[in-house]
Amino acid sequence: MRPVITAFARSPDRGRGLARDMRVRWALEEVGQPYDVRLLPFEEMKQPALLSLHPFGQIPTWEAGGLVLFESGAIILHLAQRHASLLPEQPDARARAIAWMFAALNTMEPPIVEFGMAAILERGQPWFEQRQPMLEERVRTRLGQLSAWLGDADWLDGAFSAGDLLMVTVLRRLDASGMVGNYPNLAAYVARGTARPAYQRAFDAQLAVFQQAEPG
Ligand SMILES: N[C@@H](CCC(=O)N[C@@H](CS)C(=O)NCC(=O)O)C(=O)O
Repeated sequence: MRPVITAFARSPDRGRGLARDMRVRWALEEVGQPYDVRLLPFEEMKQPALLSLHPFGQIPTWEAGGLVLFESGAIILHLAQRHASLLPEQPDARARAIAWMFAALNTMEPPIVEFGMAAILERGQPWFEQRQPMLEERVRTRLGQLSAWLGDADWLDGAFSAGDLLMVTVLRRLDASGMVGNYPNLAAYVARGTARPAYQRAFDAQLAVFQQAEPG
């Protein structure tokens, strides 16, 4: 049974692989699970059909064998629990890898998203110039802590896991800012993740959707 995920019909990231279906596609590619994608135009995001799958009318969602899921982290955890290779077998190592999934989504992603969204939505507001350095500093603090933890290791805790997969996609949200480049080990970490063949296949698939929507 092929799972069906949802994705933007026309991604606002213009094919840069930042929309959150990218991380689910990457996880599916890592475990070798073929999948189908239902593309959603913006006009359909808050319509009953999507709201019956996702309470907030967002992408990605997951449907397979009667199970409907939302939240990219929950979808990837579900997948990782059913296939080898995204979570270690050993129970303590598995628990630590899951902790890194939460750390990516719960500790790293919020300040990164807030920094990015402010630059898009608040530019021109009277508080923008004052607030931006504070938001940037919060991101820098987290990057410094993550960099110190990673040191010269390849991955966050032993072998590549779903924790790394999520962390790399979260760090990629900073591409336009250049901030990750200030931490050579984190820049190398992201490069290591995005060089994985599974990542490349997922990226190409997401890019192809954008190119078909906006040829040339
Ligand atoms: N925490 C959710 C966030 C989902 C989310 O923000 N999705 C974005 C695309 S990356 C979306 O659907 N935005 C459109 C909207 O919120 O209306 C997850 O990780 O799945």
